Amino acid sequence: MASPSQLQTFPSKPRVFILSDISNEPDDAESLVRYLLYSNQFRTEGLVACTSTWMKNKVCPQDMHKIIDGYEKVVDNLNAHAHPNDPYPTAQYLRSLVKKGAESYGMTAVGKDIPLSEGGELLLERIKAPTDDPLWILCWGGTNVLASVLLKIHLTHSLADAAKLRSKLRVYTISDQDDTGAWIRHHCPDIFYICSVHGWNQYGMAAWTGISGDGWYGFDKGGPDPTKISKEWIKEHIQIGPLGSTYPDFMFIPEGDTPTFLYIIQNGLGVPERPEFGSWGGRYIATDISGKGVTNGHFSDTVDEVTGRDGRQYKSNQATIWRWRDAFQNDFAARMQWSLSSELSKANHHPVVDINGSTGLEPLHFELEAGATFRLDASASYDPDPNDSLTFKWYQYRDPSATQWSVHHEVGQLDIKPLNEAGSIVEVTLPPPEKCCVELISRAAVPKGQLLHLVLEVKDNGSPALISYRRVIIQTTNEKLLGGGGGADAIGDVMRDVINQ
Ligand SMILES: [Ca+2]
Ligand SMILES: [Ca+2]
Repeated sequence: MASPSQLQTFPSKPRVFILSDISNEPDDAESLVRYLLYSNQFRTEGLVACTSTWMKNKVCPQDMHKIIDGYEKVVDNLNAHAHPNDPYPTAQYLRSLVKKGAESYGMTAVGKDIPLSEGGELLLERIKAPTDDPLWILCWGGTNVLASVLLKIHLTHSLADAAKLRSKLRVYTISDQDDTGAWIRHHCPDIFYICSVHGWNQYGMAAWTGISGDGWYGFDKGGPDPTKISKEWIKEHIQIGPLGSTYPDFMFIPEGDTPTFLYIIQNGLGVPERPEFGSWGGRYIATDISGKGVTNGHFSDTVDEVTGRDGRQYKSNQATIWRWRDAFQNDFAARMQWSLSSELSKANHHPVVDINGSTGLEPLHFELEAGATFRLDASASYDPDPNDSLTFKWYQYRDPSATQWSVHHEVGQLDIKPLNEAGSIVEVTLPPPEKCCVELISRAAVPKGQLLHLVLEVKDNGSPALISYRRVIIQTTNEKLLGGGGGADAIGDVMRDVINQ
């Protein structure tokens, strides 16, 4: 008999503040439905209805309330499927967070004599809360609520205090949907700010469309599998029960805003402070690495190379999201099942991953010499559902280790050998120093080489099947500076070698 205390627990919960142009079209409402199914692993601190270029002069908090009404009818069921340490928030609490942003477009709501909206006041209060925990501001529409608060902070604090407050912000915004995004990046370049930047309205170029936009925007044809984003699949698996029935039919693409919180989902895969590591919410890299680029500043699109459903290789920014689609859609469907029943045995629950005795969700870190062999043992992993069996898939996620476009030429390869039939125990051999601990051009040996990423997926056989992850990050080292040579300090050196031959 399964017990809720065997379910995955979330000891730390990111603070989340959502700005949504809900009701400009159906997709924000859809994203909010999905978000609420994950709300026990976050501390939600604001739900603000805002404008965007698509809805310039009104905001629709009433639609957030309608969805929360649906949630209220299922929250007891959801709690039956959550670890007792991680209950879902009450509907009453969520209602208290719903506020209006400015009912005007973009920069017309930002100015030193323009008072903050009630949503802006709440955001300012949350930014100034006496905690050093970052605040994740997820922007599903325009960003003028955030811009107005940043201006207010600038006008009312010393430069040092304002910078300190900005350092707590972690923004993920779905492209620019008004004129304040560019203003924020220009005036506050120090903010951690994930955003696909491209020509106005050219969303087919944005990473986030990998959630479901391949049909509509026409990218990566033949790569992503559209089955689980079809109207039929959504009707059968999502639009069910009191919460699911608040999920509207999509007009353009379903849930364009959802990658913002898939990015911080606690499933063992992503490392939110490191956008270049990749997660269900996509992979992004610092636009400018000349300063402190890896810890703050603007992060924009990069690519993953992924095998599509037709067996061909696809290399695109959207692939950094659609590669995980089957898993995140199953995850959504399983959680919607939780909303239907208070019996644990009536729905599927996630495997709990244990590697070498560690059951946390954060990555495991190793620092090892190039060529070394080590062992990873996940055999103590378990599934809380008594009849489920587990399969183990270990693979190297090579794209985050690359500095160049050609991942295969640059990134050393881990050799992963299963040691038992289940595949739960593996022996991993690092590449030799010449493959992971030499400079790219000069080929000089370096003491600290590539950062390699190994991912373990543990999948159950429940319905729908669920996956839990664990990331293993290996810093390669090369104490004796082996493996160098064959390059040049300057290209001229190589030319002379050729001439002398
Ligand atoms: Ca939106
Ligand atoms: Ca299970």
